[in-house]
Amino acid sequence: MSHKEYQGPAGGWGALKATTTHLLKSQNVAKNISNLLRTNQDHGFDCPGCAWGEKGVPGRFRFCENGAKAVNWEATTRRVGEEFFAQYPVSWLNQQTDYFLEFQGRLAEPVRYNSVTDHYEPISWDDAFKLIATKLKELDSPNQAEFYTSGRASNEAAFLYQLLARCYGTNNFPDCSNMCHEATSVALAKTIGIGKGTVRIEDFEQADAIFLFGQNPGTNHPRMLETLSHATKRGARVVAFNNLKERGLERFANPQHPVELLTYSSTPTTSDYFTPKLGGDMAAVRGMVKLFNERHKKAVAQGSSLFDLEFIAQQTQGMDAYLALVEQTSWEQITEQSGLSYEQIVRAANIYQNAERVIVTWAMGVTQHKHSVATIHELVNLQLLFGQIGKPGAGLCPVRGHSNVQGDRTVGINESPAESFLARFDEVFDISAPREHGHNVVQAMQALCNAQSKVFIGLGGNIVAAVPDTQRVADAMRGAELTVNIATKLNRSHVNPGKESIILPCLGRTDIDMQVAGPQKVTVEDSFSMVHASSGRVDVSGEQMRSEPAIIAGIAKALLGATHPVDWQALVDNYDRIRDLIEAVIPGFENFNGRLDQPGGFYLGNSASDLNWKTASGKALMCADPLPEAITPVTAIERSKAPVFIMQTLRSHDQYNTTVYGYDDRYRGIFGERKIVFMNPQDMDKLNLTEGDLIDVQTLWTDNQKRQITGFKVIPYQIPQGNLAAYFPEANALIPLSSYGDESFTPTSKSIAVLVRLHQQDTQELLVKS
Ligand SMILES: Nc1nc2c(c(=O)[nH]1)N[C@H]1C(S)=C(S)[C@@H](COP(=O)(O)OP(=O)(O)OC[C@H]3O[C@@H](n4cnc5c(=O)[nH]c(N)nc54)[C@H](O)[C@@H]3O)O[C@H]1N2
Ligand SMILES: Nc1nc2c(c(=O)[nH]1)N[C@H]1C(S)=C(S)[C@@H](COP(=O)(O)OP(=O)(O)OC[C@H]3O[C@@H](n4cnc5c(=O)[nH]c(N)nc54)[C@H](O)[C@@H]3O)O[C@H]1N2
Ligand SMILES: [Mo]
Repeated sequence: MSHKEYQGPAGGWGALKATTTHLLKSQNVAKNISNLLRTNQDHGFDCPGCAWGEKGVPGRFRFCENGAKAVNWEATTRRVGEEFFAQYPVSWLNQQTDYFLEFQGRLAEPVRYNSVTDHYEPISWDDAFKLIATKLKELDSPNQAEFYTSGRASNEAAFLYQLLARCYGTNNFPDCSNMCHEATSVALAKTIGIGKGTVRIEDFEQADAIFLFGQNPGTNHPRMLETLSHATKRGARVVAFNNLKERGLERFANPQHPVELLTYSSTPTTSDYFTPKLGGDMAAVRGMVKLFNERHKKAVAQGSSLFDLEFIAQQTQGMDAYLALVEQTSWEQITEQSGLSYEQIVRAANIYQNAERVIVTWAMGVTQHKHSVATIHELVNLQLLFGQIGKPGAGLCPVRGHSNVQGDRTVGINESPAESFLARFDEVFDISAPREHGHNVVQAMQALCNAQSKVFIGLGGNIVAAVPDTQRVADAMRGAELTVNIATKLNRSHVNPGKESIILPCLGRTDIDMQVAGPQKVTVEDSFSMVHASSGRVDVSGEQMRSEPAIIAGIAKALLGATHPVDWQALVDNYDRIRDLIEAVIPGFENFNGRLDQPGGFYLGNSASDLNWKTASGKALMCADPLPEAITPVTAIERSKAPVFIMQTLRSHDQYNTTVYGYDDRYRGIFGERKIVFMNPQDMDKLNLTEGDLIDVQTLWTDNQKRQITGFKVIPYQIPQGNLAAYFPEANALIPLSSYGDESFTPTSKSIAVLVRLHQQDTQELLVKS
């Protein structure tokens, strides 16, 4: 229960020690070590940790501390089955922590909720499938069912899942990426004609500067630290824009590099570090472009140019309108909103300008704001002005989260599918796929809250804990006619059951998936559009869990009947056949099965990096978006007499999204707790708070609903004044479901206007001002 500043570099001995602790906790040590040894190797195993890619170097032992945690957490020998559920009523389980629920072990058998006894009870696989089919058939319309996907699902599972839902008749595909990189997909599709990053891992070896926006790789993409420290070692500039001082972005010691460990030296991961205000990145980039524009005009007057005019003329449109808007944007607004000084923006701009090749990366610090799409447009504009797309060592790199979130989208998990995709679908399957666009996460949760939707099916994930307005969504789930969760571990969503509720235990990435044709591999796509195979190592034969494809096919057979044109069982018997269908429907997968034998997998290609712009005009588009008027909702400030803070929610080092592995956040110096709020020391002085004081935080929003978290400990931290940070999912209760990004519908998890008070025992007094 303490906070002390972490002195070591990221990675290093600390990471090795933590890896060992997690190995021991999982009670499956020998197997896990052999798993780790094969993690991310060619023809091997895709780490379920994150979507960072690897260069295929055969024989190299590659893993990271947090990948090790993910593998071990899944490969435990502990089981949650009939006895466990007989022992604990569901309402009791719902009072336990997220850590407690998942720590109990792997879900072992299908169970059905009995609302009379308040216990889950065993049900046979066939009866479970029949019950689901019956409930789905009872609905007035297939659009009353929500088919949620979490990004760990393989291409094969995701493809079958969307086939099932489309054959049934809906495009309701709420997806974890709606809460994650949706703004990226929207902004990139509009500007460069493809919703994916343009760089490959090799590009990082050639970049002269790498600009990182709103990302904490030390915790969330640890293998990226190695890439970054290689870059700084060879003299590239790595520039971080992060609301917090993150240790992993400052220094890194590679736990797989013996010399660095022995001498305890470490490489800087970044050469320059800026801490903008929450939501201030767009203004910061606007400032850089404003400087460049002034310099460019001077250069033109002298007969040269700063911008890449040839690239701009041949490849882009929209520059004039954009630069006119840049000129209109005042320095006052830029510095106020970014929280950076003019001098800092000059420094960042000079690094950019002096680099021949620049990569821009970003993650949740950019995508989870109201103006995220506009912010990404701004990043694209910056790169386009200098021709920094489509050449080696340069480009755009959204760093994805879940290990296959990008692949799931590629294979059809999309609530607003293109007509060309659906037409292909109809032709291949001899069906007629629904045309009406479906629900994203926010729309799906709203529909459940309003009882317009009645069935929720989750292919992985933990929707109740991952979305905003936790309690409201939990209540909505309880009101649903049926909730079905296909999962590996018990979580918050399972202990908020619908009137009928079923948990179906599935195999994970680490398990051997044995089918009629033998052990099966699955495929995933990483952040660099590389598709590769993965197969598990842990023998779970004799147990009741089934693979995700087998479970989806089980539901499909019960729902769609024996005469359906798709032979579901044949697909499950041999996943090569699922891949043949993916090849038939989705461009880029030619000779899918054949190409999986290539070391490191195969590249799906990226039209934008080939300077092929699949936009309406056939050119890359520079959008001219004004800066947001204010980051804090104006109504909130006007109503409040107390100081208004903007809060972000983020991940600790010991968690994977809603999965809490432990209570430490080593690099931020937090040990043994999660109910904390990071605050600037000067703000603490102003509010008369000292470290460790307990506070209550409440949301300011337009609907006057009470949203609060209570009894959180204040921790002084290097964060701009007026900003706060707390952990997800503990702080999700503060985020209104109706607060989401323009065009992206992504909950504003990095931007919530809040008030802070000393903790009051009598929480009744904490009413929202009206
Ligand atoms: N170990 C582990 N790995 C993971 C995950 C995990 O939970 N645990 N989750 C996976 C998933 S699904 C995802 S999406 C990724 C998430 O990876 P990240 O995006 O790194 O995740 P967050 O913890 O949300 O961190 C956001 C970072 O952005 C900064 N930030 C917040 N707001 C702003 C802002 O307005 N401007 C700037 N410049 N910075 C800001 C925060 O200080 C923080 O460092 O990681 C993936 N990998
Ligand atoms: N406040 C706030 N909220 C956020 C975020 C934030 O930064 N702040 N981040 C958002 C982001 S980026 C994301 S991606 C979402 C994540 O939302 P989700 O993807 O829904 O959540 P996870 O925590 O990744 O899901 C964990 C559960 O998945 C199940 N699981 C694990 N492995 C498997 C598997 O192989 N198969 C199956 N079927 N199930 C499996 C386990 O039962 C586990 O309990 O949360 C979002 N919510
Ligand atoms: Mo994510």
